[in-house]
Amino acid sequence: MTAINPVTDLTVEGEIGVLTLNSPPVNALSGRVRQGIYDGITAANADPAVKAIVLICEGRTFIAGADITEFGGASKGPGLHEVQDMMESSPKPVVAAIHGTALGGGLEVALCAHYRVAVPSAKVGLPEVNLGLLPGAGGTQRLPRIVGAQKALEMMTSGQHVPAKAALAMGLVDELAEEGKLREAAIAFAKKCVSENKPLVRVRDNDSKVAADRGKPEIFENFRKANARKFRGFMAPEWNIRCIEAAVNLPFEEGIAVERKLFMELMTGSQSAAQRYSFFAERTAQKIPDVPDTTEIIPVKKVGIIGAGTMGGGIAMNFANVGIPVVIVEVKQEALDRGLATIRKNYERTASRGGITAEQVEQRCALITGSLEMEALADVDMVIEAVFERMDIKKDIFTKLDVICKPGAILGTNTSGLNIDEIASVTQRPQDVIGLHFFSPANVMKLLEIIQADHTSKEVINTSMKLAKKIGKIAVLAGVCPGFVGNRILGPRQREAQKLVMEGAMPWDIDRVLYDFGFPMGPFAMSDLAGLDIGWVKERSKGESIRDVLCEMDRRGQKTGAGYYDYDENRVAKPSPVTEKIIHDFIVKSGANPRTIGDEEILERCIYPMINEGAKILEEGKAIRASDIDIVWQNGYGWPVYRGGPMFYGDLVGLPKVLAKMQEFQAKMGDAYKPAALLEKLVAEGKGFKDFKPNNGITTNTKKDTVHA
Ligand code: 3H9
Repeated sequence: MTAINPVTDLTVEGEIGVLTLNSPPVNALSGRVRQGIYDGITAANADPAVKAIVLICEGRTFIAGADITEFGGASKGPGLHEVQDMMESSPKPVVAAIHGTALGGGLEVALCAHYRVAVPSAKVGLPEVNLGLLPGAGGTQRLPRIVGAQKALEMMTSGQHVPAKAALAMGLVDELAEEGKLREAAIAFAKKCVSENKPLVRVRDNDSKVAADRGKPEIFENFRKANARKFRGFMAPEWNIRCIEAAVNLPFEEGIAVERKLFMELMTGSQSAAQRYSFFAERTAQKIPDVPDTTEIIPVKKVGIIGAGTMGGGIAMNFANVGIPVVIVEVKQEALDRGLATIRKNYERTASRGGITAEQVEQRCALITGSLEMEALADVDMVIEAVFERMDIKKDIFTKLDVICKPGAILGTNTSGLNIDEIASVTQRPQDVIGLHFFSPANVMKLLEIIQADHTSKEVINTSMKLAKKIGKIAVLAGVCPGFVGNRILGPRQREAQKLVMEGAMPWDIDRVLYDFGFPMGPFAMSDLAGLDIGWVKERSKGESIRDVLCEMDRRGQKTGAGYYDYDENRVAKPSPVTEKIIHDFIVKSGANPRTIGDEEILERCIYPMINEGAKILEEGKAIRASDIDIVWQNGYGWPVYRGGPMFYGDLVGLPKVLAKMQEFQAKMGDAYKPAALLEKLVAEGKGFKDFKPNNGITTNTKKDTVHA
């Protein structure tokens, strides 16, 4: 074995040179890896004993892409294009041996080998779009030459990871190896290349697939139309599409020039910066400074849920989906039956769309049982209470759980904002109590806000974080404060939306501005969707707010055909003259003069107080880092990924601007707009949230040793 460099080895086995990369964790194409491939192939080509070359990786995966951490910095070593040209023009056959994932630049390198062999568990794809990018190493020109424009459009705009078997059918892979025998299979394939004198296949030279798509612009137009909703606001999907158009219509080298130009446009823009930030933010959120990875994990083999409503049922499905049995406890048989029937219906709907098989529906339903007795929770390892948001009810439940549950069972509450310390105080085991705030619909929404209470043990935190990953959630740890991270930041936005209406902006103006910013919908459309009467009690309503009046008129949202908006029979919303009149009457009654409010002011009034609230959460130590807040808002509240999150966006517009606006709002409208001390401090120091040093864990009453910026 010859070390080419610290991450690359070349061994010669018979007549085959085996070039092995070993650059954990994912063999990303760092400068050293590029150099290693370049030098390794050069050495193999120079060795007369070598007749063919295998490129293979150690560790969990083949090359998972360019090294994202290097983006934006000075590039060291040979460029990726140089490495690829060298591989592709190698006079000896090069065979890429793929296990794990060949993604992005990884697949682009493999496409410059003359042949590809993969194990059945391997996956390949060009997921750059999810980083706000396009494949910038020839992938946009080579992929369509193998799979045609339509498939390339689908793969590159979704970033999907294609399983090896499908990749074989598409011609992306030439042969499947037996699982665990990749090295042998790739060497055997390389030997065959030599003995059969197989041609040196260069994907770039194969024009037949793209030629067939030439002169058919409808392929692209139809694709754009069909996906317009999904791509709204994002640049990268359209930039990928343009590259595939270039692959179809231009010679290879000209297509590559288009790819380079468009890649650089994305790379230097704020959308990709936000999406790359999000990639790392999501992973960083899993790291809790004062809860090391080595912390014990409590085995969770059975889960109990209290409440068979929408929330409880959705939560139960998450566990059944990964094979963990669940018992749901309800007070009334009817509610239990309804809850279990809804779960079945949800699974059947997924099956009817091909998401799972009929057999899986039965398996999962069989894992979820119901009971009317709290005693059914005696043997569970984790309970999640998902009943009404009333402290008295929650305390009553936790008092009973304390008696019924076995020692060491995790006692979780799905509260979206109540004081978990108070809930824990009724038990003799506050160390086992934790907040597990799922978002509705809980079987779909990715976010899980995990709330560390005053006495929650590290083992319970670590177990909850790891379990979240197992059930496919993105977990973020937060501290106890009203509304935790997500709802606490939602508060100022809702307040501003209501206030703006009383100053003269119409609900549809506010909704439009936030929709155009990238949210799936604005707050008023959201209220109409959810139902204006959530939490509204007819008997107590005194027509004191716009909502009261709307509800009293039976305008309770989409379900009644009218709310803030009027709806037609297809639920298409139209601005409502009725709502406008109600608003006008309220403004007159308040003695204010309505004014014209511009879109920019609406945006600043809705967004900047959210950023300010995020800063308060950080300075109080209720979130560990700014990026954790952004992950909450992206995954739980529809913050557009291409704008990073409220804290990233604050840095993007510049904290001095945010501070100046908050000061202006405070002077005009009072101390509800008082700038956070951390915002002032960062501005004074010329820093941003990106410079905020992570807190050493969540600050609780018992732990106040927070490290601040
Ligand atoms: C590209 O290729 C551009 C080219 O077209 C053009 C160039 C000119 N770089 O996700 P995990 C780290 S763009 C650097 O937890 P899993 C990750 O941060 C790239 N680091 O593991 C984490 O670090 P830590 C296109 C990377 O098993 C650790 O590896 N490729 C990269 O759940 C483990 O990651 C992609 O978009 C990277 N490329 O999933 C693929 N990738 O442990 C991105 C990962 O310190 N990667 N890390 O937190 C993935 O999708 C997943 O990581 C993968 C493994 C599926 C590979």
